[in-house]
This record gives sequence, C-alpha cells and structure tokens, in this order.
Amino acid sequence: MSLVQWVDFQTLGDERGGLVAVEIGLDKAVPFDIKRVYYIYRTESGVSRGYHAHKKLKQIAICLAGKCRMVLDNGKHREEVWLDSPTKGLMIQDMVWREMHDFSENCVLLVLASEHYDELDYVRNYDEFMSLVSQ
Ligand code: T46
Repeated sequence: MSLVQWVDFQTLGDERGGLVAVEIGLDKAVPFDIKRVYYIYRTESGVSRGYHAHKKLKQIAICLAGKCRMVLDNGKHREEVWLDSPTKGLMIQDMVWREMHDFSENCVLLVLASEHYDELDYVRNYDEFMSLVSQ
C-alpha cells in the first residue's frame, strides 16, 4: 500500500478568492480529533527539517503557500511527494519517518495533529526507528 494518502479539501472559493473549511469527523476530511495545530514558515532555502517518526501521532500536512518536498519512509519503502496545494493534505500516519526538503522561500506548511506535543512520542534516531518497525 502506498504511503502517500492525500486528503482532498473541497474548495469553496469564488471570484473573490479561495476558501477551505477543515471539518472533523469520521465522514469528514479529517478523521481524527485535532488536538494541536502548528505551522512552519519563514524556512531557509537549503535547510531540511523532520528526520523523525512519531509513535502515536497522526497528522495532516497542508501547504498553504509555496511548496516543499516531503519524504515518507515506513522502514520497508520510501516515497516522496511535493506539497504545493492548499486544497490537498498529506496524511502522515504514526511510525512513519518523515523528512522535509526544498522549501520554497514563501512556504507555509500547516499541520493538523491528533495529539498534544510530547517529545517522548518522537523517534529521532533512524536506527532506533528501523528496529522499532522491524519488531
Ligand atoms: C512533524 C513535522 C511535519 C513544540 O514545542 N511544540 C510543537 O507542537 C512542535 C511541532 C514543536 N515544538 C518544538 C520542538 C522543537 O524544539 O519546536 C522545536 C522544533 O520542532 P521539530 O524540530 O520537531 O520541527 P520539525 O519541523 O523537524 O518537525 C515538525 C514536527 O515536530 C513534527 O511532528 O511531523 O514538523
């Protein structure tokens, strides 16, 4: 199964501009309760981020402006996608290693998270990640 799961947000835009509503619920675009929202912005060119997995956290990443390249790796295979649309979210499941590269100058990446921030949920060492997913 592909690691790349897109969440399509309906655009409610009209001639005045774009509008996306993020709704939560099993039959809605976001299938988990959002406990935290954060955004990454003013990224420096040539600087990569991520390089970790999460034990329990599920997230949806939406690029509101600009673009960046996201690498997902479940220990068996690695896939990469460009995030470049405010109407397409990328679902990032738990125990998936992620890396973010090639941020454009104006990139704003919004992330909807299923849990509060918890540093203990991070796996920041790739060898540890590989041993956890091989168990
Ligand atoms: C992820 C990718 C897409 C907090 O205190 N609270 C928060 O909610 C977050 C997200 C971060 N932090 C602290 C932890 C670090 O001291 O902010 C600092 C930067 O976080 P980090 O180095 O983890 O940032 P990224 O861009 O590498 O990763 C972030 C998320 O942490 C991560 O969950 O999946 O974006």
